[in-house]
Amino acid sequence: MSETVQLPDSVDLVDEPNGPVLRIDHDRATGEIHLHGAHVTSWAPSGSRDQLWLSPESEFGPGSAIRGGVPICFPWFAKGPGDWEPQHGFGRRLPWRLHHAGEDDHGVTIALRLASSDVPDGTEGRDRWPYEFTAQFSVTFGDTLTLSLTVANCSDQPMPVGGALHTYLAIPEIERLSVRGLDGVSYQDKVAGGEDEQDGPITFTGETDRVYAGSGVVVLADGDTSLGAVRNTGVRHTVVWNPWSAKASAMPDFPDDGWHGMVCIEAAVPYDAAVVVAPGEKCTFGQQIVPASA
Ligand code: TA6
Repeated sequence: MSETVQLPDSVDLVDEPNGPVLRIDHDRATGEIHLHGAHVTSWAPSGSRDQLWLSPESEFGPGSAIRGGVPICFPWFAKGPGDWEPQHGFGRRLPWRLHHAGEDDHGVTIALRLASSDVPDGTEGRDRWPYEFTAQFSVTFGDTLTLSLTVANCSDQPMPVGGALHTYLAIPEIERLSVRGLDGVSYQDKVAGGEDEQDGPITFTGETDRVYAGSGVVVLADGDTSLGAVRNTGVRHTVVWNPWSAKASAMPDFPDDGWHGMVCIEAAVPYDAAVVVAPGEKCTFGQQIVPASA
């Protein structure tokens, strides 16, 4: 499961139903990451609330995806080219290996790895994407949360890489939320269908599921109160999602009223815009979450 990695004083490894979990307790932040799916489920900068939303009804069983936190969609986003299962790829459904854990005055950095040899024969979706690869996910828990997924092509053919850092942010109330930074950017509207262009800040009056053809920094506000910012790097698309009431009620691992307190802001690589990684090369995409208090 993991090479023998020395844990710093601010990191504990505990066993949970879906496997080992690293608990971080540092002067600058607390946090939690499951080896299952390399899934960050908590991050609270010192003196602040947890910035991530995690469903209290999430499953934590082997093979299932955790609802909330930062699901890693890999090696494809959504259904890949259109009909691939499982949704959002197999990376979030498998145990990753602990590769590194370190701390300094600024926080704690954890690195987890998933390689071809870690993907069991028969894993759903593996036959769709049979490449030899090594994925490394690094996360720094500090005043900000910095996430980075690097995928190396260890095969002898070009390797298309899609995916997303599908981050669930905890917010006071979706009906008061505004998201600035994508004004004028075109987007695929997965609710209404078709394409549109963002006019001013994004506000929410119903189910919202949009793939924006732009990335960079977005700023969130609850009415006139800043909630902080999200910076997406190494990607050309930003996904914004809130399921609203009907979709929330239809998800067994999502509280019926949970949609009020969350929004997903995702650093995304849709499969039709996949990064084609040459043999021996790698690609990296990332996200940094900056709370209002930073
Ligand atoms: O990123 C938005 C989205 O693609 C939505 O369409 C919705 O399916 C969401 O992901 C959650 O997907 P999941 O497979 O985690 O239920």
